[in-house]
Amino acid sequence: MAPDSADTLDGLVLDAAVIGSGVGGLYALQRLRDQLGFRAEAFDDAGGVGGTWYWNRYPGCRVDTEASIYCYSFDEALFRTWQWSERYPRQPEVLAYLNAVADRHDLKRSIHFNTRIVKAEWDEAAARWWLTTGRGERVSARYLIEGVGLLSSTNMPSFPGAERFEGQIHHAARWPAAGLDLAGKRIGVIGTGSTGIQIITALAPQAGHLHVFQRTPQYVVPLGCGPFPAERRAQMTADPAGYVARALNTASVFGLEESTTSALSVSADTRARVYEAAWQKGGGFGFMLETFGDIVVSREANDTATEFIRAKIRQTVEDPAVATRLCPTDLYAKRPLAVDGYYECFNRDNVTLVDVKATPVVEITARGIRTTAAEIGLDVIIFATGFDAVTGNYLKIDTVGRGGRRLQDKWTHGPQAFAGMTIADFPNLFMIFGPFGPFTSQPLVHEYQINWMTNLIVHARNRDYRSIDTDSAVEHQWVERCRAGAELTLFPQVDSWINGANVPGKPKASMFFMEGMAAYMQELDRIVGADYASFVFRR
Ligand code: NA7
Repeated sequence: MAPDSADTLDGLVLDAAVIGSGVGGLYALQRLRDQLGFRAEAFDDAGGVGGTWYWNRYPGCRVDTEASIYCYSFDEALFRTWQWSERYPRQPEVLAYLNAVADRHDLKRSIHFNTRIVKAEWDEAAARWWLTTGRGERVSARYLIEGVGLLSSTNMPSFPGAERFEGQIHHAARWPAAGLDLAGKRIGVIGTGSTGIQIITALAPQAGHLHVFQRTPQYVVPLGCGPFPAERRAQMTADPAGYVARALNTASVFGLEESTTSALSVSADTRARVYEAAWQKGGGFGFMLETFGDIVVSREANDTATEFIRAKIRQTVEDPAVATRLCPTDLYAKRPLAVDGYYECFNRDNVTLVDVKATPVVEITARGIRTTAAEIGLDVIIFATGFDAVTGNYLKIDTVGRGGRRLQDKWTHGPQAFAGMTIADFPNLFMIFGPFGPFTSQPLVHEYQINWMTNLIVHARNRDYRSIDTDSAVEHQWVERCRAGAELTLFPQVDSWINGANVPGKPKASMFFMEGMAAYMQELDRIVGADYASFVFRR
């Protein structure tokens, strides 16, 4: 039973408050409440657990990381026995899994659903956070753990005239829980990132007509969907701890054999064979990470991958003019995209590609979308336009730290934080996958971060420290290290959510530790070994 939301939360006093009940928030709650004995409760705007998997119910939504990595490991019995049906499960299966975890650990009784935290203020005298809910209730907690989502604050571009539209408009990440009947409808999808390409491939066979509004073409490789592999199940069952440790001790934590071979060190024939094998196998991130080790750091190596994918697009798409518009010209250095059968969609009579760079959207009309070339009649417009990533949801909470310092002010020119987890002058506040954390898949890394931050909390509790703050010099060095590390890769050279370039007006800045998870863990182990000297403790 969830706490009764009719009761006021006013005056609730906690050891730890967790914001969010997605993949990160659920484990943070379990760890704090059940493993460490804190009085911990969680708050979520949503009506149920799941975070991103609660909100993203759009057609075609599935996880494009293999399920063996996209799951928890803390509950070893569950890790060994959970029966994933597919290698890349669909959204309902991921959401069912997260509900099963919450039920198995009786977490829902400690989660306040339909409760948004709008303000967090640090009380220096009491060494506690005061949280204000959207209903105006005030709750206090010594520790605040924010699992608010890396990709969760929606980016909804405003096109003039949207209010006149007589059909329906939906953002993919706020999909109606009851679903939508889209069969036979005239549908417009704006955006061709990982969300857009999943929606397009799912809706193309059922739409009356599908218009794809593409601004920047992207490199899409096959995912290779299919049943969950028996040999993977055997590996997970035989040695769960070893399986997880091996996955964590890589750069990207995708459960892949990351290549260390340079694309330029082999012959053109060998390269073609390696790329072809990866294409045939599918496996999404594998095309970027398992083929060659320098695709994301060397422009020349990157060119070899992009030429291969462009050739595939031209072979697949029958109309050469459409193929040309689908061919990206920039580097392959965004979050890699993978879905089965994407380019094939554009051979269908009921799918039209609209290049909104060539013919920009002018307005939304009562009947559809008018570009500079034509008015396109639509029944439904789907925004697959992404998220105010990494920082968006933190900044939506009016957070006031030590000495009245506001997070919005501290991050005006881009975020500053330590290891994706803490922020100087915001004591006892911990982020799960916040800015300058590792650039990896998430669930196993969530667990790692939550274990690390809660060990730090226990360290403070055992010594009667009431507050933990990050040394601002250490934070500064970390941010600089992340910036320098990102510059060694090609990611800063391409605009995307990875560097904040997808949201108009957002400061463009690298927001990740790009040296890989193994290096990240090494650094954090060093800090533990040095008795957490990077932190300032107060009694
Ligand atoms: P992304 O990857 O940020 O993609 C958003 C898409 O929307 C992308 O194609 C954008 O084009 C397009 N976009 C954004 N604004 C506009 C406007 N104003 N007009 C036309 N097109 C626009 O978001 P996703 O939801 O697909 O994926 C985000 C992450 O969520 C993903 O990486 C997963 O990890 C989960 P652009 O390329 O900017 O020209």
